[in-house]
Order: sequence, then structure tokens, then C-alpha cells
Amino acid sequence: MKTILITGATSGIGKACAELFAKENYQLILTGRRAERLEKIKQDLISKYKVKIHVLCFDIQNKKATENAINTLPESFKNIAILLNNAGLALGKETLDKSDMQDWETMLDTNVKGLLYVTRAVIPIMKKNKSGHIINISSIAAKEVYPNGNVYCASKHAVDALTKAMQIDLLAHKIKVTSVAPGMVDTEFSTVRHKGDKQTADATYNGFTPLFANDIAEVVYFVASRPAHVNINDILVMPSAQATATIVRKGN
Ligand code: NDP
Ligand code: 8X3
Repeated sequence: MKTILITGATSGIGKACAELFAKENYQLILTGRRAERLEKIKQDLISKYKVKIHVLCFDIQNKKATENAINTLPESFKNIAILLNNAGLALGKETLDKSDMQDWETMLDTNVKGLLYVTRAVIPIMKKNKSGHIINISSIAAKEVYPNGNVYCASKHAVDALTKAMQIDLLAHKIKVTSVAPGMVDTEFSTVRHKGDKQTADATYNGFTPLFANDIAEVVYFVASRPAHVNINDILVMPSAQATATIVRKGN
């Protein structure tokens, strides 16, 4: 039974991936900061799919906590075959001169440095196994910069750059690396970005059908289940109604 570590499994894309990989009989390591949610998801998936699940509650911005969580995994969960770097967030939607500088720190510390901390802690396991697959959740915001997207877009451009760097640096160790870049997905993402303002958050998806978390989970599973000699380097997945970060067809 293969083991997948999913960061940010308490909600949205990460949670949908947890469910799909459980259904496909993977052993799961699920992480996030909300302990109660992790425990509930663990119990639900165990009773539904009879899989083995280990939860790790920590903040990926904290280097020591990240290293400690991964280095102290129980023996039976240590053999991580797939790392899904999914945890991430946008905070605020303002021009650069007006946006909150603490929000910049949180986005860069989570989306870029947190992803690096987790990856660095997992690489030795994959190197030892001479196999592994790192899947980074990127974004349309990695391919384009849109008005008021500034630091979030920069953080996701960094995720794409790091994906390419990993593909080069880890090639010799037979570790596959993939970037999955979604367009708009209806998760808690917009509520977090708009700091709990549900009305503004929900308006993001008004008038068209966005992607849902499970649409991305299916793509992640497809990427993860290719034969050993095949790697999907980079995949951009959009709602049919979305052409670019800002051009969306509304109505019928
Ligand atoms: P959600 O807000 O629903 O989920 C985000 C997850 O990230 C949560 O499980 C959250 O867990 C976790 N997380 C956030 N910060 C931290 C942290 N510091 N330490 C540990 N875990 C953290 O959003 P999505 O599912 O949409 O987002 C998942 C990924 O997809 C993100 O990287 C996002 O940038 C990307 N994305 C999203 C798109 C969208 O339109 N929704 C489009 C393109 C990319 P907890 O709060 O429990 O820590
Ligand atoms: C999330 C999608 O368009 O809000 O990465 O940047 S978008």
C-alpha cells in the first residue's frame, strides 16, 4: 500500500484528494493546523474506506515544527511515495501600495517557504527509495499576474519556478515532480482571501460554474497514477467558463 502525504487536508482541494486517495486504497498522512478537523476527516475516511491514516497538526510556516512532524513519523508511515504540496492561501485583494504587509509575509511564508520546508524534510525518504513523486499545487496565478493579485501571484510564480528546479535537481534520484495549476475552484480559498467576508467571497463564483475540489483531486490522481516512465510536468486546469485569470463567461 503506497503512502501519500497531503498538506492542507482540512479543506478544499487537500480534503478532496484525501478522500479520493483513500478510496484508491492509499495510506494517508494528512496535515493542517486545525486538529479537530483532521481528527474528524481521519475517522470519516477510516470508517468509509478502512484505510490507515496518520494526522500531523502543524503550521508549515514553522520550520522546526515541520521537520519535527516529518522526522518523527511512525515507522509504518515513513515510506512516503507521494508528497502533495497543497497547503496555501491568498490574503487580501488590493493594489501593492495598499495591501497589508503582514499578509505578504504570511503568503510567502506559507506558499513558498512552507512548501520548501515540507519538501526538504521529505526528499531524504524519496532519495533513499530512489523513487517518489512531488506534486505541487500551483495556480493560474503562477501563469499570469492579474490586478490586485501581486504577492499571491508572485508566490505561485515561485511555486512554478521551484517545480522546475525540483525537476532538474531531483532527476538523478528518480523523483518525479509535477505542477497542477487550477483556475477558480470553489473551496474556502475565497473566504480566507477576503478574511471571512462570505458575501464578497461567494460573489467570486457568481454567474458561472467554477471548478470544484474533486475536479482537481481527479487530476492529481491521474497525474499520480501514470506509469513509472511517464511524468506530467505541468498541467493547467480551468473551469470551461474561464479563459484567463480575469476573463470569465457569465450567464448561459
Ligand atoms: P482552502 O482554504 O479550502 O484550503 C487550504 C488548506 O491549506 C487548508 O487545509 C489549510 O489548513 C491549509 N493551510 C493554509 N495555511 C497553512 C499553514 N500555514 N500550515 C498548514 N496548512 C495550511 O483552499 P484550497 O483548497 O482552494 O487551496 C489549496 C491550494 O490550492 C492552495 O495552495 C491554493 O493556493 C491553491 N489554489 C486554489 C485555487 C482556488 O481557486 N481555490 C486555484 C488555484 C490554486 P488549516 O487552515 O487547517 O491549516
Ligand atoms: C487561486 C486562483 O484566480 O484566485 O489561485 O488566483 S486565483
